[in-house]
Amino acid sequence: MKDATLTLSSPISLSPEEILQDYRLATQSRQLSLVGQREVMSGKAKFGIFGAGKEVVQLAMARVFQKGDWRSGYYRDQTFMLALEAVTLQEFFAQLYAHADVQADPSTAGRGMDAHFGTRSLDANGNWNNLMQIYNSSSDISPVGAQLPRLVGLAYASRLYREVEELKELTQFSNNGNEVAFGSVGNATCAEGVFWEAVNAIGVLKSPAIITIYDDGYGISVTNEYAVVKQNMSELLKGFQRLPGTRDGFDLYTVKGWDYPSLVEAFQEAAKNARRGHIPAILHAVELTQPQGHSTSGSQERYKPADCLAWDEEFDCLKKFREWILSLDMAMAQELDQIEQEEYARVEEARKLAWEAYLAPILQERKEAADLINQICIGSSHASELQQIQDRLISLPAPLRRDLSAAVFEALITVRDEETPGREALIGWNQSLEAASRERYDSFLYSPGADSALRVPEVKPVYSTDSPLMGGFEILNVCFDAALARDPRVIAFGEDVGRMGDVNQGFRGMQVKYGDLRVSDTGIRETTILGQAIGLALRGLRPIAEIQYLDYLLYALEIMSDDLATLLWRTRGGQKAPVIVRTRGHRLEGIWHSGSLMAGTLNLVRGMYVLVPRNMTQAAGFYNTLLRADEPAVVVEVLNSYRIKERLPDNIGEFTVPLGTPEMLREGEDLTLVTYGACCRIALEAAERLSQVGVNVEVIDVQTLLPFDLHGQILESLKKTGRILFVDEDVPGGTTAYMLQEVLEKQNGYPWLDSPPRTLPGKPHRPAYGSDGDYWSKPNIEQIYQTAYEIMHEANPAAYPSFF
Ligand SMILES: Cc1ncc(C[n+]2csc(CCOP(=O)(O)OP(=O)(O)O)c2C)c(N)n1
Repeated sequence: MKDATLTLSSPISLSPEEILQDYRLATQSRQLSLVGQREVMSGKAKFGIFGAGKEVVQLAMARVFQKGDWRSGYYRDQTFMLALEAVTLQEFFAQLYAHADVQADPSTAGRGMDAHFGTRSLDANGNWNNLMQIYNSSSDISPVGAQLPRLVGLAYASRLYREVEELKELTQFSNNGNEVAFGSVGNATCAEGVFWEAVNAIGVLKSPAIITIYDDGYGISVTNEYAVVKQNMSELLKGFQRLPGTRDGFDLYTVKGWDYPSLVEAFQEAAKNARRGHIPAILHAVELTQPQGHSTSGSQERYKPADCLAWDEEFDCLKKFREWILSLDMAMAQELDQIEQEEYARVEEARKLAWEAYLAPILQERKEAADLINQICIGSSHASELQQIQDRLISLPAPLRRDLSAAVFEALITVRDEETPGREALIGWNQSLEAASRERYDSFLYSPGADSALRVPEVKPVYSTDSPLMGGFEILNVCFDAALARDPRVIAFGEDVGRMGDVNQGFRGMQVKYGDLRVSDTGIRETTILGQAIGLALRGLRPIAEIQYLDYLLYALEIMSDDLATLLWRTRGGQKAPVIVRTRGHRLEGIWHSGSLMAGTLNLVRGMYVLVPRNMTQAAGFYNTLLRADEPAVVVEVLNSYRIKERLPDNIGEFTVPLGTPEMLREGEDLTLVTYGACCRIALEAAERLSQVGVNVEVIDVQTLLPFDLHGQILESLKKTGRILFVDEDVPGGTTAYMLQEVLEKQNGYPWLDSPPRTLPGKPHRPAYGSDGDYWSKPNIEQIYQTAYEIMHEANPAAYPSFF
């Protein structure tokens, strides 16, 4: 272990002005924490989490951070962000107040919690900014440790930009891969599996990341004794240490978090090696403190012993920084006092401006609402009740918009039996508030812009007499070949994807053709495969990340759900990560190779598209669509279709399958059967047999679960048949229930029903092994036949007598 601990009097390469500037920033950030905490305690903000005690280490880190570099950190990083002017004091307060305006809080537009930072990679139209002109910060999320998977990709992108010749021209994303990705993480979070998986992946990928561990010995109230073997991360990390002269492993630094010159020196060396040689580093900042406790949710006096609190005071990094400056006669005590006073005033001024900017539009809206309520008082028989509603609203010192909404709602209920002109105006005003609130909180779940996958024009597959028949995997193979040839930003990786071309050979031969950086193997690490993809996509690349089986998507689902799916929304269009997650599922054999956990998935990844092609031609069309757009999606290929022969479209690289457009596989007038994926073939077979007893089933493949049937094609079918059956392999109440709700509630299919709607999902247990296990665990031809027949029997027992 390299011990970079130096004495406080060690020389430093920064000028006195730079050092005093850092002292100024440190005090500013501390004042921000204190004033912010006060705002929460006084009720003006709901919750506060701050970076007090971590100021000095972050200033040292900021000193080596360059434009084009990336941060992937967590909620303690305010000093770092302030130092780079990647967030302003006023923006910090705006976020604390949940000011839902992207101008006020460019990180999250009021959607994220306080201290959740992120810079804007996209302009107002959704186009990429020049990321080389920005101090980039990926958008923070609250699950601790979840910042590390994406750090893998943010760092690895530098390798790709340096080593893949065709990417060199993308100069708005990289300058020859010189960018470093900086991660930050708390000591207690190092007990998360994701920490170790990410560290290992970064090491294996030899990527320029610098991870800083802020170690204050606690995770809320839990000490390192309960979190870390030997209570010492530096000890544990020793196995990752790079040997001199090699490129394997990390450079490790253990530095006291209050020792400014040592921190500066350590970061300078780490950054130099990472930038030039793509050598990753871990800096373990020890002896840190947390003077305000974990957050505004509780006081640390409850769990920190008195001697620990006393130590915290003594070793506060600001105190030590000040002592060091004074010991070098770099400034007089009075000068430092003055800096502190000036920064307090600056913070106060920013707080005031942020609060006024937050409140002013709401007060204006309150005035409008109150005036309108006043108007309907005139001539109303409910004038006194209305007056009370208005008085209550006016008396609120700092109203929220929900107070306005509730008051207007109450007023409208009160005058529901009166027709006055004022009432219409109030209804109109309320509708505007609802529309504005939708824009404030619901927009940007999916891209509203030109890069939306829903805007990709449909190009039908073209077949000629020469179109060859080939195995499904070969169709995909030709499709991926075309994609890799067309666009150097397409990067494919996953377990067995490189040398073998994936377990079903969709990428067979591609590594040889395009090189082992464009098509590569990974370790078995689903979470960081996803993170790798997110980081690459944040830096302008087009990853196709493979999760070998749908059953193992669960390992990646947290990152898909918390990070990828929320990204565009939580930044209100400020960042995007057009990741394609490729996986395969539904029917095969065995409990963990034939899952179809579609409802679990689709309900956790709103913000992504979920595509379930029934064969490989449809899958290829979806890949072509997605690669012409810039949105994240998961594509679930059908496991048992790779060897089934399909005809290769002549335009395999160009044809597209539109999202949200079901396909009618078979026409019929008695019953609409809605399904997807592997069930399509079984449903068609059942429909064929049913036709022999006079039941004509219309079979519809929904093709995409998110989005679902955008143009109401299923409703049109239901209007024709009056009966509907939803079939899939998911659990009862899973995706069949979702589809039923979509058709009956959203498409308003209910009035068209002549028979009770039915669902036929798999069993609630996992699919048992063996063909019989499968037969009785998933819907089979006989069950589909029977369920459809039961519907017909209930409608017309004479024509369809019971036979079972
Ligand atoms: C995955 C996850 N588990 C639990 C929490 C609740 N939580 C928030 S912060 C925290 C402690 C983190 O401690 P540490 O990593 O040392 O960072 P610190 O806050 O001390 O800087 C916990 C348990 C969370 N946000 N995410």
